[in-house]
Amino acid sequence: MDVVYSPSQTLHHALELDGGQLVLSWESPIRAVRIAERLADSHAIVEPDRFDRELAEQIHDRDYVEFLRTCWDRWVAEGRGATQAMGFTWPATGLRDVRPDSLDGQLGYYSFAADCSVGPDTWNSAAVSAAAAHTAARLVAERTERRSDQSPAAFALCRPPGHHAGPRQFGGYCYLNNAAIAAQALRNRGLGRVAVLDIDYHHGNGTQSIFYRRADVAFCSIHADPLQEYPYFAGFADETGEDDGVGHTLNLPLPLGTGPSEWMATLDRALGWVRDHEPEALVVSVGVDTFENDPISTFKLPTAVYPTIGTRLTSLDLPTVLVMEGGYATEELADNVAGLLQGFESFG
Ligand code: SP5
Ligand code: ZN
Repeated sequence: MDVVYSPSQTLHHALELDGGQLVLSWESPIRAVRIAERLADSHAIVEPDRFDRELAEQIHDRDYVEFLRTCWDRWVAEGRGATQAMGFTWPATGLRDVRPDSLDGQLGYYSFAADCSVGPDTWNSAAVSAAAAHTAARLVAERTERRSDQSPAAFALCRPPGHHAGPRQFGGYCYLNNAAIAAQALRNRGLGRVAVLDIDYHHGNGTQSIFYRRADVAFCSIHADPLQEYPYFAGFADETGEDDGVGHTLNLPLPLGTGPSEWMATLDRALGWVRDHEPEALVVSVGVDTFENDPISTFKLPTAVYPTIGTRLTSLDLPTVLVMEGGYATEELADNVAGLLQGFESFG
């Protein structure tokens, strides 16, 4: 399958508040560099098309996209360019959901966590990352139209990741929701129903909230129990959708420390649920922070299980856009991603 990626996605490197200290983010440029290097041996690397702002605005609020685009320049204009822009006051429960005029106020209004910042290259990298997801969706849709025998697939090597980004909030290292943009692009190209399967260690709260009231895009996530793990305030089993979206969301939270046999059994449940929705295309939010040596996660999946996961995904036999999300064990990251793709491709 084609891999969609541009080196300009490595320019951004955020700061994050971790254990009370502001440090360079775990979501580092080296992640994409290593994965791209590794995949270049076995795959064609395709340059993303230009960023499609109209498509992004089908997923995110227009004022949010404009905020992301201009945030850094406003920060610099305030004389604060020596560090990166971050929120520190949020409209939490009991406070008013108003949009302040001040940049500091808007940083809180447009984010939900202190684990990522906006720097000089954030907008560019995030826009190209979203464009990579869009391009992968375009390739898959085009190949579906002139489909021969096998279901087409493409891998968007997205960085920064996207699944925590909501309609108007960044957080969790995510700014634009790449997987949601891919799903919307597939819908726009005439695929009737789309399913998003999120296998990142963390709940895909952004993707869930984007599609929560829609019946045309189903969302299923396997992740660490939010009572114990980030993002804490979403991802519980009783969240099943609202309005038109009732029954189109499924959350499968698992205990901290979950190992491969329980995780794989849960994947089978997720795949069964997706199949029952009879989608015409699949988007997979591919996080490999489920890996046993991931520095910020607790699941215990060994490298050897990722090819099995890839193969299992092909049992749906759907046109598939694979979208990179998390995974922070920089040494083993490329092996785990390449293993999953190889398992996916070795099917049939
Ligand atoms: C895309 C994705 O995987 N985002 C995850 C965002 C998680 N951010 C909070 C991380 C807190 C990490 N604390 C780690 C302490 C280990 N020393
Ligand atoms: Zn994650």
